[in-house]
Amino acid sequence: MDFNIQNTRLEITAGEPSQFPKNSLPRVAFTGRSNVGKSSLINTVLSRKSLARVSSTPGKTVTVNFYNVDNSFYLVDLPGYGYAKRAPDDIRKWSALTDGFFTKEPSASLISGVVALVDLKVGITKDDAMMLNYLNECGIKYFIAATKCDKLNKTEMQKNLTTMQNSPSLNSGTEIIPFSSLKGVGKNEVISAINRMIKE
Ligand SMILES: Nc1nc2c(ncn2[C@@H]2O[C@H](COP(=O)(O)OP(=O)(O)OP(=O)(O)O)[C@@H](O)[C@H]2O)c(=O)[nH]1
Ligand SMILES: [Mg+2]
Repeated sequence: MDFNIQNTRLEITAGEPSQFPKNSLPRVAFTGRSNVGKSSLINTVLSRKSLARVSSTPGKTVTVNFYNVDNSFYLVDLPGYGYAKRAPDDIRKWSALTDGFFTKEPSASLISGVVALVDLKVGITKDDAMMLNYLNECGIKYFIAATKCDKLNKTEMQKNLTTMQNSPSLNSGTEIIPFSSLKGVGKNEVISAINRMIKE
Protein backbone atom coordinates (compact mmCIF):
# COMPACT_ATOMS: atom_id res chain seq x y z
CA MET A 1 0.00 0.00 0.00
CA ASP A 2 1.46 3.36 -0.89
CA PHE A 3 -0.77 5.42 1.36
CA ASN A 4 -0.85 5.68 5.12
CA ILE A 5 -4.35 4.70 6.20
CA GLN A 6 -3.58 6.00 9.70
CA ASN A 7 -3.35 9.50 8.27
CA THR A 8 -7.08 9.94 7.89
CA ARG A 9 -9.29 12.86 8.82
CA LEU A 10 -12.95 13.67 8.48
CA GLU A 11 -12.76 16.43 5.89
CA ILE A 12 -16.38 17.28 5.14
CA THR A 13 -19.79 16.33 6.46
CA ALA A 14 -22.02 17.22 3.54
CA GLY A 15 -25.72 17.86 3.94
CA GLU A 16 -26.14 18.51 0.22
CA PRO A 17 -24.25 17.55 -2.95
CA SER A 18 -22.91 21.11 -3.45
CA GLN A 19 -20.74 20.51 -0.36
CA PHE A 20 -18.96 17.46 -1.82
CA PRO A 21 -15.19 18.03 -2.24
CA LYS A 22 -14.31 19.82 -5.46
CA ASN A 23 -10.98 18.09 -6.07
CA SER A 24 -10.49 15.01 -8.24
CA LEU A 25 -9.33 12.48 -5.62
CA PRO A 26 -10.85 9.01 -6.17
CA ARG A 27 -13.68 7.94 -3.89
CA VAL A 28 -14.62 4.60 -2.35
CA ALA A 29 -18.06 4.68 -0.79
CA PHE A 30 -19.84 2.61 1.85
CA THR A 31 -23.51 1.76 1.48
CA GLY A 32 -25.79 -0.20 3.76
CA ARG A 33 -28.99 -0.45 5.69
CA SER A 34 -29.13 1.77 8.74
CA ASN A 35 -27.62 -0.04 11.73
CA VAL A 36 -25.75 -2.55 9.50
CA GLY A 37 -22.45 -1.60 11.19
CA LYS A 38 -21.10 0.92 8.70
CA SER A 39 -19.55 3.36 11.16
CA SER A 40 -18.06 0.47 13.12
CA LEU A 41 -16.52 -0.99 9.96
CA ILE A 42 -15.00 2.37 9.01
CA ASN A 43 -13.46 2.72 12.48
CA THR A 44 -12.12 -0.85 12.35
CA VAL A 45 -10.66 -0.46 8.88
CA LEU A 46 -9.00 2.82 9.86
CA SER A 47 -7.86 1.43 13.24
CA ARG A 48 -9.59 4.34 14.94
CA LYS A 49 -11.80 3.96 17.97
CA SER A 50 -14.31 6.66 17.19
CA LEU A 51 -13.55 8.57 14.01
CA ALA A 52 -16.95 7.53 12.66
CA ARG A 53 -19.70 7.86 15.21
CA VAL A 54 -21.30 4.55 16.23
CA SER A 55 -24.91 5.29 16.96
CA SER A 56 -27.45 3.88 19.35
CA THR A 57 -30.22 5.67 17.44
CA PRO A 58 -30.15 4.20 13.94
CA GLY A 59 -30.34 6.42 10.89
CA LYS A 60 -30.19 9.67 12.78
CA THR A 61 -28.06 11.66 10.41
CA VAL A 62 -28.67 12.09 6.71
CA THR A 63 -25.26 13.36 5.69
CA VAL A 64 -22.33 12.21 3.60
CA ASN A 65 -19.01 12.04 5.45
CA PHE A 66 -15.83 12.33 3.40
CA TYR A 67 -12.80 10.82 5.12
CA ASN A 68 -9.59 12.02 3.50
CA VAL A 69 -7.06 9.16 3.55
CA ASP A 70 -3.53 10.48 3.33
CA ASN A 71 -4.55 13.03 0.66
CA SER A 72 -4.75 10.04 -1.73
CA PHE A 73 -8.43 9.16 -1.83
CA TYR A 74 -11.70 9.52 0.07
CA LEU A 75 -13.59 6.91 2.01
CA VAL A 76 -17.17 8.09 1.81
CA ASP A 77 -19.78 7.20 4.41
CA LEU A 78 -23.16 7.47 2.69
CA PRO A 79 -26.37 7.77 4.73
CA GLY A 80 -27.98 4.45 5.68
CA TYR A 81 -31.24 3.28 4.09
CA GLY A 82 -34.19 1.17 5.15
CA TYR A 83 -34.89 3.11 8.31
CA ALA A 84 -38.68 2.98 8.62
CA LYS A 85 -39.24 5.92 10.95
CA ARG A 86 -37.67 8.49 8.69
CA ALA A 87 -39.34 11.89 8.12
CA PRO A 88 -40.31 12.78 4.52
CA ASP A 89 -37.75 15.60 4.50
CA ASP A 90 -35.02 13.12 5.42
CA ILE A 91 -36.08 10.75 2.64
CA ARG A 92 -35.81 13.61 0.13
CA LYS A 93 -32.41 14.52 1.52
CA TRP A 94 -31.28 10.87 1.32
CA SER A 95 -32.26 10.63 -2.35
CA ALA A 96 -30.66 13.96 -3.27
CA LEU A 97 -27.38 12.99 -1.60
CA THR A 98 -27.29 9.43 -2.94
CA ASP A 99 -28.24 10.39 -6.50
CA GLY A 100 -25.92 13.38 -6.32
CA PHE A 101 -23.07 11.14 -5.33
CA PHE A 102 -23.62 8.27 -7.79
CA THR A 103 -25.04 9.96 -10.87
CA LYS A 104 -24.05 13.65 -10.96
CA GLU A 105 -20.75 14.95 -12.29
CA PRO A 106 -18.05 15.52 -11.23
CA SER A 107 -18.80 13.09 -8.37
CA ALA A 108 -19.87 10.07 -10.46
CA SER A 109 -16.67 9.78 -12.54
CA LEU A 110 -14.49 9.87 -9.44
CA ILE A 111 -15.99 6.74 -7.86
CA SER A 112 -13.54 3.82 -7.78
CA GLY A 113 -16.04 1.49 -6.20
CA VAL A 114 -18.36 0.70 -3.34
CA VAL A 115 -18.17 -1.43 -0.24
CA ALA A 116 -21.77 -2.65 0.10
CA LEU A 117 -22.49 -3.71 3.66
CA VAL A 118 -25.04 -6.45 4.28
CA ASP A 119 -25.79 -8.00 7.67
CA LEU A 120 -24.78 -11.65 7.33
CA LYS A 121 -27.39 -12.88 9.80
CA VAL A 122 -30.24 -10.88 8.23
CA GLY A 123 -29.17 -11.51 4.62
CA ILE A 124 -30.00 -9.35 1.58
CA THR A 125 -33.18 -7.39 2.39
CA LYS A 126 -35.51 -5.76 -0.14
CA ASP A 127 -33.75 -2.44 0.51
CA ASP A 128 -30.33 -4.04 0.04
CA ALA A 129 -31.52 -5.57 -3.25
CA MET A 130 -32.68 -2.14 -4.42
CA MET A 131 -29.30 -0.61 -3.60
CA LEU A 132 -27.39 -3.46 -5.28
CA ASN A 133 -29.56 -3.23 -8.39
CA TYR A 134 -28.96 0.52 -8.44
CA LEU A 135 -25.19 -0.08 -8.32
CA ASN A 136 -25.52 -2.70 -11.09
CA GLU A 137 -27.46 -0.22 -13.23
CA CYS A 138 -24.95 2.57 -12.62
CA GLY A 139 -22.19 0.09 -13.59
CA ILE A 140 -20.33 0.71 -10.34
CA LYS A 141 -17.83 -1.86 -9.06
CA TYR A 142 -18.54 -3.20 -5.60
CA PHE A 143 -17.87 -5.96 -3.15
CA ILE A 144 -19.91 -7.10 -0.17
CA ALA A 145 -18.80 -6.79 3.44
CA ALA A 146 -21.03 -9.30 5.26
CA THR A 147 -21.21 -7.65 8.68
CA LYS A 148 -21.67 -8.85 12.26
CA CYS A 149 -20.46 -12.35 11.33
CA ASP A 150 -19.59 -12.89 15.02
CA LYS A 151 -23.33 -13.45 15.59
CA LEU A 152 -23.20 -16.75 13.68
CA ASN A 153 -21.46 -20.06 14.22
CA LYS A 154 -19.39 -21.60 11.42
CA THR A 155 -22.21 -23.68 9.96
CA GLU A 156 -24.71 -20.81 9.95
CA MET A 157 -22.08 -18.52 8.49
CA GLN A 158 -21.36 -20.92 5.59
CA LYS A 159 -25.06 -21.38 4.93
CA ASN A 160 -25.77 -17.63 4.87
CA LEU A 161 -22.74 -16.91 2.70
CA THR A 162 -23.93 -19.49 0.15
CA THR A 163 -27.44 -17.99 0.15
CA MET A 164 -25.95 -14.54 -0.35
CA GLN A 165 -23.69 -15.75 -3.16
CA ASN A 166 -26.70 -17.10 -5.03
CA SER A 167 -28.76 -13.93 -4.65
CA PRO A 168 -30.07 -12.65 -8.00
CA SER A 169 -29.17 -9.12 -6.86
CA LEU A 170 -25.45 -9.87 -7.02
CA ASN A 171 -23.43 -10.00 -10.21
CA SER A 172 -21.97 -13.51 -10.39
CA GLY A 173 -18.48 -13.63 -8.94
CA THR A 174 -19.05 -10.67 -6.60
CA GLU A 175 -16.58 -10.88 -3.76
CA ILE A 176 -18.16 -11.38 -0.32
CA ILE A 177 -16.00 -10.74 2.74
CA PRO A 178 -17.27 -11.93 6.14
CA PHE A 179 -16.66 -9.10 8.57
CA SER A 180 -16.89 -8.40 12.30
CA SER A 181 -15.88 -5.14 13.94
CA LEU A 182 -16.38 -6.82 17.27
CA LYS A 183 -13.83 -9.57 16.52
CA GLY A 184 -11.71 -7.74 13.94
CA VAL A 185 -12.55 -10.39 11.33
CA GLY A 186 -12.06 -9.41 7.68
CA LYS A 187 -10.26 -6.14 8.33
CA ASN A 188 -7.20 -6.89 6.16
CA GLU A 189 -9.35 -8.42 3.43
CA VAL A 190 -11.50 -5.27 3.25
CA ILE A 191 -8.40 -3.04 3.11
CA SER A 192 -6.91 -5.15 0.29
CA ALA A 193 -10.15 -5.09 -1.67
CA ILE A 194 -10.39 -1.28 -1.31
CA ASN A 195 -6.78 -1.02 -2.38
CA ARG A 196 -7.48 -3.09 -5.50
CA MET A 197 -10.50 -0.95 -6.43
CA ILE A 198 -8.45 2.24 -6.22
CA LYS A 199 -5.65 0.81 -8.34
CA GLU A 200 -7.84 -0.69 -11.07
N1 LIG B 1 -22.27 -8.09 17.12
C1 LIG B 1 -21.84 -7.05 16.42
N2 LIG B 1 -22.42 -5.84 16.55
C2 LIG B 1 -21.96 -4.80 15.82
C3 LIG B 1 -20.86 -4.97 14.92
N3 LIG B 1 -20.63 -3.78 14.31
C4 LIG B 1 -21.55 -2.91 14.80
N4 LIG B 1 -22.34 -3.51 15.71
C5 LIG B 1 -23.44 -2.87 16.48
O1 LIG B 1 -24.46 -2.45 15.61
C6 LIG B 1 -25.01 -1.19 15.97
C7 LIG B 1 -24.89 -0.20 14.83
O2 LIG B 1 -23.52 0.05 14.55
P1 LIG B 1 -23.04 1.29 13.67
O3 LIG B 1 -21.62 1.05 13.33
O4 LIG B 1 -23.41 2.57 14.33
O5 LIG B 1 -23.97 1.07 12.39
P2 LIG B 1 -24.28 2.11 11.21
O6 LIG B 1 -24.57 1.26 10.02
O7 LIG B 1 -23.21 3.11 11.08
O8 LIG B 1 -25.64 2.77 11.75
P3 LIG B 1 -26.29 4.18 11.32
O9 LIG B 1 -25.19 5.15 10.99
O10 LIG B 1 -27.08 4.59 12.52
O11 LIG B 1 -27.17 3.89 10.16
C8 LIG B 1 -24.24 -0.74 17.22
O12 LIG B 1 -24.99 -1.10 18.34
C9 LIG B 1 -22.95 -1.57 17.15
O13 LIG B 1 -22.40 -1.82 18.41
C10 LIG B 1 -20.23 -6.27 14.83
O14 LIG B 1 -19.25 -6.51 14.10
N5 LIG B 1 -20.76 -7.26 15.61
MG1 LIG C 1 -23.21 5.21 10.98
